Amino acid sequence: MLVPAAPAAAHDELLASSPSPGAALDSAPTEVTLTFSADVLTIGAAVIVADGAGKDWAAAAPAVDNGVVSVPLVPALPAGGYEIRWRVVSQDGHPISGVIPFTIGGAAPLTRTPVATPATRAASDAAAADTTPQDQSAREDQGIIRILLVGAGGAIIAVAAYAAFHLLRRKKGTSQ
Ligand SMILES: [Cu+2]
Repeated sequence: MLVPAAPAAAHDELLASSPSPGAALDSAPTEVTLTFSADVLTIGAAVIVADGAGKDWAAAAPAVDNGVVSVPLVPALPAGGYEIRWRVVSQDGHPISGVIPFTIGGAAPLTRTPVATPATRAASDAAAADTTPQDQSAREDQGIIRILLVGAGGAIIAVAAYAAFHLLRRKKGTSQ
């Protein structure tokens, strides 16, 4: 999206999948289904179910029905790590894509170059924050200034209260 002001809702998104991300299945699934927030376009839909060697185990082209994309699998996938690599065209015309890892028969998941996930994104944000110490110290300076101002305010109030107290005492004294 080049225009940041574009409505985010215009973009369809993946709501659920079978197998689900990171699923450890006991036996081979017979199909893969991807459920989207809206009816994605039939044109441009592509789903690959790849093993560690890159072999595709999808038995046919994906079918799109009411936002659900389904792909039959080759019967009896062997135990192993797999990735559902999908790409569809959102109703607004934007292609969206993702990778869903799963395993069969207690196999180890496929290892790959890390895909940005909320966890890794948070970690990289934290790393980015570490590389900008000026911002950090500027924030600390503001904090100190605020404390000093509050302290000064407190001191002014204390002086005023002290003065008022003495004024009151003096008035009381003169009235006696
Ligand atoms: Cu979009």
